[in-house]
Amino acid sequence: MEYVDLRSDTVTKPTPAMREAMAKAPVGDDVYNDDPTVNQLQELAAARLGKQAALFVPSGTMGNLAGILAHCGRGDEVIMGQRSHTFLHEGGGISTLGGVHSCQIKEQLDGSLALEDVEAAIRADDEHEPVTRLVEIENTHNACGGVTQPPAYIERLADFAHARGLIVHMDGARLFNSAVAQGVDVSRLTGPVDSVTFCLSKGLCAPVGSVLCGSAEFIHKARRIRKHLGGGMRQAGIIAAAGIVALETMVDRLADDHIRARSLAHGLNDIPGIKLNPAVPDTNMVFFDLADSIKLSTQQIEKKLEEHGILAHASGPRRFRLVTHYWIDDAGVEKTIAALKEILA
Ligand code: TLP
Repeated sequence: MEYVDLRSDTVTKPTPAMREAMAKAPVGDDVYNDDPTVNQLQELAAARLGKQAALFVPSGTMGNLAGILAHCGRGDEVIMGQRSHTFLHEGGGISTLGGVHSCQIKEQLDGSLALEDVEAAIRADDEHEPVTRLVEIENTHNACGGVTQPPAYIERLADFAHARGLIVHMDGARLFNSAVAQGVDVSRLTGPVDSVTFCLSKGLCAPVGSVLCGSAEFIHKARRIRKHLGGGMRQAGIIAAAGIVALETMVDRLADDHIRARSLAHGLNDIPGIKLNPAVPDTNMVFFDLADSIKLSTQQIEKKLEEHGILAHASGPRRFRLVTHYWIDDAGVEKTIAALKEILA
């Protein structure tokens, strides 16, 4: 059976155009800097984001990890949101592998970090304390609802951090969703920050890969760290080729995923027991909580959805996240609304 797979946009398979580009890609040994397709992708990504240089990495997790370890040393501290992906879902890699401490602050409802909270988290110059080195922001912010972070906030946050000698890294796993949803050029979101990771393998549909972008000096350091992490890939042009197709042809169509997420939310809103939160999705993620009147557990609902040919993931004890993407069409959206109506009746 072809499932309507709403668990994540990470489940997207490559498009036929990507498979063709992958088959034909000229390749070389990227550890020698010899892979023309990887080099092309890196140049394209850096230019799109308005940065000096870029580095192709196997995953968003490695992009954030190599980025943070290139900026920070052992005993340094990173200020980040308490629902940030780096804090919640990256295995604590910055501390496990880099000895970097994290200081988590509560995000505002819109996923932003309040400047007063950042200010209060900055450590004093005191031998008892770690050294505050970096602030990380997430755009779109996944756990806060796939919410976009606007250019004005990013500028304010970056100016504030830079004035205090801090570096700013952006986890832009879904950076292009953010830019498309806000109708702004992606460079307006990335211009103010020092480094950014974005993913090719989510809504952009490439099978593997993320790109870390920043200054030439920073990327030089990050490249060494990527090697330490075992991320020095050889004929990686095979996968980078899909990334080029992703950047060149799959960005503008993210708007379709956002429209479908809104239709899905709209349909679900009429089902008793479903409480959308946020009420209207900013991008491609629909989050909802279950009212107490619903006696089924999230596991039971997941199972019943699967029987209807729909894959969905609970993102909390009474909370679901449904993610739209290239392989979800209008019929999939309708099928999901009808199934949940029946299951929760
Ligand atoms: N997120 C995954 C899960 O790990 C939760 C998903 O299905 O959304 N930053 C953000 C904001 C992410 O959402 C993710 C993946 C990553 C980084 C990590 O990317 P990968 O999976 O490529 O390491």
